[in-house]
Amino acid sequence: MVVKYKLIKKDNKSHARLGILSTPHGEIETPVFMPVGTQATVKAMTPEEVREAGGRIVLSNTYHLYLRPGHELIRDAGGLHRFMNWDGPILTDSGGFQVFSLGPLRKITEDGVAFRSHIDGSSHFFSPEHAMQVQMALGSDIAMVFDECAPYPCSYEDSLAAKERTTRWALRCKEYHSHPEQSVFGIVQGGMYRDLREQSVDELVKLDFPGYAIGGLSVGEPKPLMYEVLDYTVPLLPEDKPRYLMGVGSPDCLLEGVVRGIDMFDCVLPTRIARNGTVFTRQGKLVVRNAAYARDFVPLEEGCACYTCRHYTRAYIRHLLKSDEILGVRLTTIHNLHFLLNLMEDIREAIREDRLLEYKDHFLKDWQA
Ligand code: PRF
Ligand code: ZN
Repeated sequence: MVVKYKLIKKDNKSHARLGILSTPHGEIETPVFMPVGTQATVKAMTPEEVREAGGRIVLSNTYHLYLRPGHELIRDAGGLHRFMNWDGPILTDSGGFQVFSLGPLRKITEDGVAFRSHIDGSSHFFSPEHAMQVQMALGSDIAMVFDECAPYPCSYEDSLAAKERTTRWALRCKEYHSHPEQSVFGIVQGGMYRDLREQSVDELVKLDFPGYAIGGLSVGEPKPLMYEVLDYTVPLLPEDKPRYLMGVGSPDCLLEGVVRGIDMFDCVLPTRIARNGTVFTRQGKLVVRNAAYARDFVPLEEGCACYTCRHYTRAYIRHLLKSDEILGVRLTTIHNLHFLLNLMEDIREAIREDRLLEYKDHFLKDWQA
């Protein structure tokens, strides 16, 4: 069985949709946020904690698991789900983005990418076929094609070349892939150029993937530019397939993505900022590490239903963080994941009740205050 998307409801006043994504490891409601478990763990969280915070599908990284502990080891452990004790759906990114982010440590040719390990400097080669082979060994529910993500800013010529290569590599991924219980999603590229995005969608839709990601955004461009690219790109994608905006996860971008028709998101943001002592609140981010909270005996966020806020104060969490106690980052991570996953639940409810745009205005007013 492969993934299937069922469109449940379209919003009247925006491009937002409610849907259900069925995977071999269960059904999830969309729009959905996927917590990131780069190294087969959502950092500092047990799977039970991820689930209690509201997580239903996690993302992991082909590049990292290939280097360490190795995809064959994970295959021999019974696959990634068993290896990490997560029995819900898993999406794996192809390694394309990670390898391209290595800068001088890599060399790109039509065949693939030669790169040096960020761990020990050893030499490796990744091709579309290899990215599929690794993801098949991992046994994720959704595998991503091996793409070329252009940087920002990027000339028209270079964006065109990356877009064309991404299409050729997508075909190679599709032809090589053979795993009856795994689905492969295509990735739209094309930089910040409307005609290139249109061509990318056209070319990938012809290959008929069961879902489409929008890559090459949130790479340093201003947010209004990202929204503009989404405005003209998302409506070109088939309505009966899920749309995934890669690497996006700030609360305002999630809302702006949903109203433009995005169904899936992932981002390291909630877990990463938690580890340096920053937490989300409805009034924006709060640096609980700051001295201002030393004697603040209230929860991270009043009224928050997460485990952290039900039991601990800002003053205590600040103390843990300042003392480098492991529990500190565990508590901030739980809260931040809960905050974003709860936001997605609110968004789904607002779509269901025909009040998404009102909810968005209300949320953004508080968030930007
Ligand atoms: N391609 C892949 N993974 C990604 C991206 C991409 O363009 C991005 C861009 N924000 C994040 N993760 N394969
Ligand atoms: Zn909380």
